[in-house]
Amino acid sequence: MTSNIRLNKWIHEMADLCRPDRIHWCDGSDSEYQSLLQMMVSKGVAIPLNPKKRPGCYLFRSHPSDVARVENRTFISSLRQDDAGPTNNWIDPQSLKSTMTDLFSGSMVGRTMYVIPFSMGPVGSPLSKIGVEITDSPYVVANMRIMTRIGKPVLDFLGSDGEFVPCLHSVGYPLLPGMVDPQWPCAPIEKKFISHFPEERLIWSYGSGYGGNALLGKKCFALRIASVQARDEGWLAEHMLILKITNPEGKSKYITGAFPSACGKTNLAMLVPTLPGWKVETVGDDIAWMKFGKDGRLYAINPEAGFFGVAPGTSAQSNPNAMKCVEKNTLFTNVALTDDGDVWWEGIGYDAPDHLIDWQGRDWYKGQSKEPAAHPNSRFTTPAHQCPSISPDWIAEEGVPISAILIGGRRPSTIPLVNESFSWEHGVFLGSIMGSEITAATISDQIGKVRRDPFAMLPFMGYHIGDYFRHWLNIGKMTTPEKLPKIYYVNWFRKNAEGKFIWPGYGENSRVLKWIFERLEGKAASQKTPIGNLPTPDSLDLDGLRVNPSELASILTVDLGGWKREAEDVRSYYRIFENKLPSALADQLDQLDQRLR
Ligand code: OXD
Ligand code: MN
Repeated sequence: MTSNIRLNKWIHEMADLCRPDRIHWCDGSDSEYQSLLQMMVSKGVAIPLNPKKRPGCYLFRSHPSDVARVENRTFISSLRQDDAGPTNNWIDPQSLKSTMTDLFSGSMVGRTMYVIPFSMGPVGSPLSKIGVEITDSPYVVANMRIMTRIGKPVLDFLGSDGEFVPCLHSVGYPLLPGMVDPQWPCAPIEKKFISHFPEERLIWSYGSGYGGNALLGKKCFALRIASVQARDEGWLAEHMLILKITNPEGKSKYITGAFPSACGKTNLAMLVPTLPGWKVETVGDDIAWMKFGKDGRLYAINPEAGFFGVAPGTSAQSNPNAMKCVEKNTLFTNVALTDDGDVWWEGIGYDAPDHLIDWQGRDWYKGQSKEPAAHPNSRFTTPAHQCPSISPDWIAEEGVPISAILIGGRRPSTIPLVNESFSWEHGVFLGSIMGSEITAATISDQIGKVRRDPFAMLPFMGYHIGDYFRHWLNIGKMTTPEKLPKIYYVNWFRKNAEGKFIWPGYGENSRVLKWIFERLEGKAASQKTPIGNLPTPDSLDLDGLRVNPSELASILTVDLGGWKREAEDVRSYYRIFENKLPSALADQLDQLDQRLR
């Protein structure tokens, strides 16, 4: 099916290992997609939704044990443990390969092995990269067709000697004679392995069929393996949205933003500004690959082709563009089903009907059932081109020039609404210390502490985070300072004494984007503080905004006591990097201490 010698050899070797009943090379056509869906419908794996309400949409239900990325079963199996660093799980690659070879041996018996050639980024773009995923899950094929560009055009571009990242995936449930195929085959947790071999640019994933564990183009390739490629090749592979913002005079800028999972990245990427005349368009909602253009500026592409968004909390109020996007041609996983063949989830913006079928296929009655009808990590997989706010530039082969980088997490205290870094180095320092406060929903004995998540990459780093900081600092030396994007630390999540959010967020975040836009233009004023440049009271457009003035003042000024505690906490956090902590960051921390005195 391909003239690529290395690819043919790898497919043969993996088929010999996994022993599928048949091999299917995906051409990426619509007819292939439709027949896969029909096959899954006939087996009861996919439920077609009411075509009058959601044309081209299907519902899937996963096994209750396989509902999210499994960070504790995710491994960076570099040759040296030191290269994986203190924040990744590591197993010696030889030993991990031997364990996994046993697992993969015969793992596809009774199943079809699908071969998915895929491109991360527009096929043929100098910023794109190619992968080939082998999987025994037709659900994965259907999702990969939405999330990436797959099939014949990719193979044609690969040619006989093109480079690709091999991505092997099995749900880990061979179908021996007489066995019945469950609705969502997967392996028990201790047999799940989401493994990365960075030196070989190789991914092996076993035992899970869900999201980032199985759609290997996303977190495994586009972040973990690509971060290693980016380090070696002088670019950045980041967990960032990309948006285009246009002012009332028609001038546009592109901004990326790194936020940990569940901080509203998709909502920000699809924001509808409340400020008259301003427009935000979407380039990407999760991943940005940024490389230097000939003019010395950083250009970004969204390597993906779809959105794999969290459904609960998505509503016409929080994200009208996403709601429009999922009206058709969308795959839903683990949301609730209404009696008239539509979907429902908590936070969809309207009441549940009296009766639903919940994400586990059980009857659910409003007012009686205690558990959520949709799983909190239930998802929609939907094509990017359907999004009403999609920018025509989202497929620009040369990428879009980036003027600003936002960073931020959920911080109920201390971190102001917006803070402009003094320099690239200072921005990297802020990126290295960002994170979210731990709440009751996560690790109970650490409530109130900050889980540092540098550049929102903690679960997605392919190498040592200390070396990653050094790489960011090096990127800053590869061009002249005025060509680098400016770095802004934002925080939409400050709370008042009653525990309520002070800043309204969503569309009102356009006020902060406007300030940033005008700072970049040299128009908006700022005041220099010990932590960075903050808006002056009248430089932020607050026209028509109803927020308690003293609470507003608290998120636009420096909390000196809070920042002193922050600096102390960062000092102890930095110890985990030992001799890998770049001295420039240690210096930044010392300088912050000085300025806070
Ligand atoms: C995601 C995540 O699914 O960050 O994008 O977890
Ligand atoms: Mn993400």
